[in-house]
Amino acid sequence: MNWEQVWLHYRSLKNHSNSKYFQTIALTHTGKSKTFDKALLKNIQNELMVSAQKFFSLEPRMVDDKAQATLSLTLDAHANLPFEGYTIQEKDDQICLISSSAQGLLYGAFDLIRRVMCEEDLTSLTVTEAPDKHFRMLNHWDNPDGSVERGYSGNSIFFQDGHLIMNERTKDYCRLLASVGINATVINNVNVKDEAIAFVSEPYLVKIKEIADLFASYGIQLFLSLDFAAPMDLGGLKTADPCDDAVIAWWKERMQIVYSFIPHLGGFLVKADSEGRPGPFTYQRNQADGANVLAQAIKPFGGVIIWRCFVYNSQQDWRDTTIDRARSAYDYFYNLDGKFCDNVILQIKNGPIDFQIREPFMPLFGKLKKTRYLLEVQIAQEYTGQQIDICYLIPWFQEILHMRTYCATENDTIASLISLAPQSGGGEGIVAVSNIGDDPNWTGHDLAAANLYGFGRLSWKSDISNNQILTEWCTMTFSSEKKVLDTIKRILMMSHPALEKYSAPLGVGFMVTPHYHYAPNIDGYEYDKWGTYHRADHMGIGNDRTDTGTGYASLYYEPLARIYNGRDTCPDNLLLFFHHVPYTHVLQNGKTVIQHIYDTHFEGYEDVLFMRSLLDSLDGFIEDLPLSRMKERMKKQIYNAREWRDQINSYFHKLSWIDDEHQRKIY
Ligand code: GCV
Repeated sequence: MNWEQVWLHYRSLKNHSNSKYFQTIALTHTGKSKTFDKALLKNIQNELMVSAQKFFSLEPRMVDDKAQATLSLTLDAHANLPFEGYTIQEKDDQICLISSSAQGLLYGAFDLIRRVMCEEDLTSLTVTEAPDKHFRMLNHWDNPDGSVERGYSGNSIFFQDGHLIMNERTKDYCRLLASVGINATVINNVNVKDEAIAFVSEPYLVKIKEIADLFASYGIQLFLSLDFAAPMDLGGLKTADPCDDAVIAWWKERMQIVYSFIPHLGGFLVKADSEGRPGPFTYQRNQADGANVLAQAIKPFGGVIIWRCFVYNSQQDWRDTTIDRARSAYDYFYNLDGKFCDNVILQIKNGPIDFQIREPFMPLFGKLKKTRYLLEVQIAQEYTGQQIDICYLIPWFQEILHMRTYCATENDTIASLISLAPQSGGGEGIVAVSNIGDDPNWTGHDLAAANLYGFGRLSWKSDISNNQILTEWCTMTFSSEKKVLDTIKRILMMSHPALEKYSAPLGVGFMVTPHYHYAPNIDGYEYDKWGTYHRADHMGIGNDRTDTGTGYASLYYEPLARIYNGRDTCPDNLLLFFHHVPYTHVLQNGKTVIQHIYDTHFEGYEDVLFMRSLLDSLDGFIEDLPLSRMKERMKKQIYNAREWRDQINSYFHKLSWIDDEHQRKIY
């Protein structure tokens, strides 16, 4: 095996008092039997067996009949448990696991394993858990040739040279996902090209079905990315116009074929009319026309169409300050609320631009009342250090989830809008762009695995504490030793603020090397067509998105519209996203913009040096291999942070002619 087990690395706990609970484990569920139940149960039992063997050198007796399982629990009490929910109880030295579905048992089994690994005393344990979101999904941007768009941890684990791969690692992928509650995945890139265009045709569907079946045996529903122009690219039609009869008929027939192979396929993810992708705009149709033709074709089979709101034409003239890429998703989708078929789910990026280190939330959240949607975040660190620099993203995601939209007087946070609780909008769950590849440690940087783990745990429950996530992940991955936990937690918790300090300031975004998106290039996109500008001159910097500018700030509900429109009320960390201000403008923190830029860039670099010293202090406390990998990357991070510090400080010093109050070295 040339890959590692990361947080499912089961170590020996031989003399631990919990071993007595692993003599017999009773498990049962109250749900109607489903196609993959048998396979699920086999995998659950196997996971418990293997882990018990590794932890305690034991072979537990598995009791899976209802009579035994109810020794300590009454089934009636659990009949109302939500699908995927479960209860674990210890009584009379026996662990009993009950759920309303086989899938719930899977999550319960991994919960039990997690508690054992974290050395929690199982005596008298009673815990009932259920996810708060329906869809908990990963998106892979993997191409058939094995490359991964924005992949920073090797090649694809799903594709190689135009072929699909299914092996032991595919199974371990399922185990990792299931262990944190992820229940859906898209394995191919939203930019559908090459062989992927033909994934909806026979030769590929055979292999895809095998993978889909394996995923289903771990409670994971497979989705595929779809080429909107497939009627032309694959079907040989002259058009892909969603209102054309031949196109409508082509999609119907295609979906019939697809579902005859894979009846349990979740559906398709579509990126249309964006960054060169085909879409309904080519035919003067709107986004609902585009999504609905697919939705109607897939409806008889119970599938859904996940339609991305990342729609913009990427052809902006930098001279034109009236056009604002940040507005595009809102402008294209807000007026279509209620126009989508009921099996269309919109997928909305957390912010209006593109996964920057800091952005306001997308104003569509809370505005769509009659449309289903998902929140999309990115754990692939495209703009946040590319898994070379450490950037633990979970606190940022928690911040996003807890942002109030003000669409109602209560329960109006993004977390509540995308949760299963009754609500005014139509939220359905959360999606992350994956950060894994075929590197032995899956995520390139060993610490980047905390983002995958944390995303899964957060997708299960928005209000899980960050401390719990980190304690679980560090303990399972490295060790429960206090020194290790404290040090790794400290590094991770410093990492997002540090990167925010040393990269583009005050929410202005980008300033990265074009195309690669790593390392500074302040003017890299300034005169380009992608709509991502800082608009700095010798007097000031920032984008005017207020009512005197593009009007974007007023797309939010009050009081946010007023807060963002006001130069003195806008939060400092978003100031340059919303306002163009002089360098001498005084922030709410009491500093001028220019002094803040200097201070944060000096500090950010110092923070990274401190993170290095923390990493060095782990010598002898964790295994050499991961530590040496981390140290290698840390060297690059230090180099990168130094470049950012000096290039930003020097650029703005030259432009503003304002000296640093502390006379530090600016080149
Ligand atoms: C898959 C950004 C990335 C692209 C990505 C796109 C998207 O623009 O740079 O690589 O394409 O987002 O989310 O579709």
